[in-house]
Amino acid sequence: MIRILGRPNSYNTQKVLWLLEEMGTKFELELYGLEHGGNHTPEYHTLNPNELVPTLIEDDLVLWESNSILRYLAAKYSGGKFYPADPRARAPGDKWLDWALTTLTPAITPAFWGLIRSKPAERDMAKIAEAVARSNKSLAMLDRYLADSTYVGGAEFGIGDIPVGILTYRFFELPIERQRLPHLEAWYERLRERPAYRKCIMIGLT
Ligand SMILES: N[C@@H](CCC(=O)N[C@@H](CS)C(=O)NCC(=O)O)C(=O)O
Repeated sequence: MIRILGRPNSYNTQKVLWLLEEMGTKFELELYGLEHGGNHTPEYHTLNPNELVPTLIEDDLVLWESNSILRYLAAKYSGGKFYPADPRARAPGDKWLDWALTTLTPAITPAFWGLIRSKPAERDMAKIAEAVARSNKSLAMLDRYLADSTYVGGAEFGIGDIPVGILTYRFFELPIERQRLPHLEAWYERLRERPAYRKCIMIGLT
């Protein structure tokens, strides 16, 4: 049985929950992190020395880093559907997985933390404004790419859509100024039709 240690309102845990739901793969979620705690104990540290969520446990495999978990699970359980075996077919989606880590996550996270997880008196409005500007700029880049691509990896949905898909939900749910991004909005509408996205991602921001 696959065990996921994490929490349903965590971006990095959501990546894994969304993929497992898409594949219909059975798993057990054990609540760890923030309001649930449990990730700073010696036992958890042994599993994941970052003391962050998510952690996957399957038999003798213990895996952390959510994008690596996505690659592992999709390669093992999706039969090539969400992570093609052919390197040429796989590369575009991989690129957006890494771009989410290096570019979009650091762009939007200060806005999310400032507006959702901080008390109004503690908000650094200059930092939030900078994050909003960086998010708009980054997503404009994705918007231009999506003018010629139905999903980020090509014609079919794949794991490359998952991190950027979650951050795009946050972008549209946050009370911020957004520019018009028609191709991104069309792709976002396609994601919103997916039952697994509705169940795991469209749950509000906390
Ligand atoms: N690079 C790691 C980052 C993991 C991470 O930052 N997780 C956050 C939640 S999204 C966390 O554990 N925060 C502390 C907590 O929940 O207690 C990954 O992708 O798995």
